[in-house]
Amino acid sequence: MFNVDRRTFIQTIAAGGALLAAGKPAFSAEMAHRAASEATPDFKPDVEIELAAAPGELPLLSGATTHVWQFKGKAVRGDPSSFQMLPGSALPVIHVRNGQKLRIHFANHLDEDSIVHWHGLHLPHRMDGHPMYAIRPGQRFVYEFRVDNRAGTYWFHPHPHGRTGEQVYRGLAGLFIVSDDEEKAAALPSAEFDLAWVLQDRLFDRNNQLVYARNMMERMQGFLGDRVLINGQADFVQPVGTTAYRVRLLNGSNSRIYKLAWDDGRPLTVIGNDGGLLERPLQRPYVTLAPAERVELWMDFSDRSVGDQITLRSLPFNAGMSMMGGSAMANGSAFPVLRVRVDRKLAKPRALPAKLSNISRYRLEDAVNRISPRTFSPAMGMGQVSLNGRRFDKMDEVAENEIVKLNTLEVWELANDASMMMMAHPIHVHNLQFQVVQRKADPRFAGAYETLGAGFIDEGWKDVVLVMPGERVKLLMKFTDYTGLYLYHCHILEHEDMGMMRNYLVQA
Ligand SMILES: [Cu+2]
Repeated sequence: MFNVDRRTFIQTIAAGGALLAAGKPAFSAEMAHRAASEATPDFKPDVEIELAAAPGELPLLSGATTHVWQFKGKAVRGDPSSFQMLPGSALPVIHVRNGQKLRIHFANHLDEDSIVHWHGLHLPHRMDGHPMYAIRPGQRFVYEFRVDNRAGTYWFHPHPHGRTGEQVYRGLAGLFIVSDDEEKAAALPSAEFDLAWVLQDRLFDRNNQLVYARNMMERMQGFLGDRVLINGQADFVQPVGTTAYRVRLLNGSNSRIYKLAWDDGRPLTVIGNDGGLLERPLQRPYVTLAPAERVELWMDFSDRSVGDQITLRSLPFNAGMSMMGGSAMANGSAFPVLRVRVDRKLAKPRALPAKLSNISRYRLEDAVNRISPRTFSPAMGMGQVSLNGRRFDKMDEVAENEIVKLNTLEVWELANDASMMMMAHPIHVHNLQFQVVQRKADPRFAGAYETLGAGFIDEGWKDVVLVMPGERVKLLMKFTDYTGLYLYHCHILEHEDMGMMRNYLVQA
């Protein structure tokens, strides 16, 4: 192994593609560890956080406590409220402003490798939590970056290759909330009127212990629980007053899709999604929320009475799957998600703003490859998964059609029509927020599409998009600021762990 200093190492990573072409290893795990185990003296953070992943015990159900893995931490510099737990929950929330400089000391107290990915953030390659940086038990990884995302509901979770699904499932996830001046100008409900709900399904055994993917079928279809936890809590009830709330929802489930609607048939008012606020509010009869997607809702309870209870449900849908496992609550089953209880009278809220934010639309005709979109096909069959016929099995492998140029706008077409086994895949692209410009449904799966399609929130900025069976979805995305390797993958975490994930390389 050759010896490199930190700077050379970073350049090496940035030039990963060139080295690959020369047939040399672009890095080694040892180099990655050494490069990231210490803080940089000349980086002056506004906020500094200590974050650890560790085993723990939680009273999730009545009776025995549940063994979990948890993120724990605290802000050691800057505003102490930069790191908090969701009320009554073991899920953390990092709150920062756009432009702030962050240093996060991540310590791995698990007895297996881990690394943290900041989902939705635009970061240098080395800060993105690529699995090549997974650290061993007892080791630390220091993240240093400037927040460069518009206000929105992002999140963080482990990303070690092959182990992401289980680590998230056992409890490792948190919200990463960014605020900015544009959001402030929208004057949305804040503080106690700004709520967050993290939706995750779990399966428990008779001793209240978590059960995870026991066989190939449970991995192929994506692992499903039969019990929905909100903010890590069973039978979650949200107390509210008779006023308006901003509610941020994250689907933190490994593979469950939710079709969210109120039980009294009132429409949902959507104000934001993955990459922050929409330009203006939208009304939908229901909202489809695939794994890793976020949606922000405006919920006005001002015409309700104290004592009212309203249930948010997941409605039945046809998941369009060509195979079904034996899970107790399949994707597409109907179930209650949570209950809202009106428990106090409050002053009438301010009105929902007509304009929320500014979004400049990319134009298809400006894409450098508008004539021939890059096509990516997720596929499954014979106990295997793939993307364009390839799997993630080498940390730095990148194919010819996975190399893009810095500062270009591209159109990518996700084509879910080349698989032996059909199912919907939520595809996530690291490093950027994209725009969804076109969906082409497949008439063979019209039934599935019609039961979910009206709930897609394709407006605004996205980093995950659900691609239905047979469907082709076109995205516009721009690669700015950073060169290096980034991932794109299915966010059904079992698919990701099986290798439905690939690198793409941004080259200068
Ligand atoms: Cu998938």
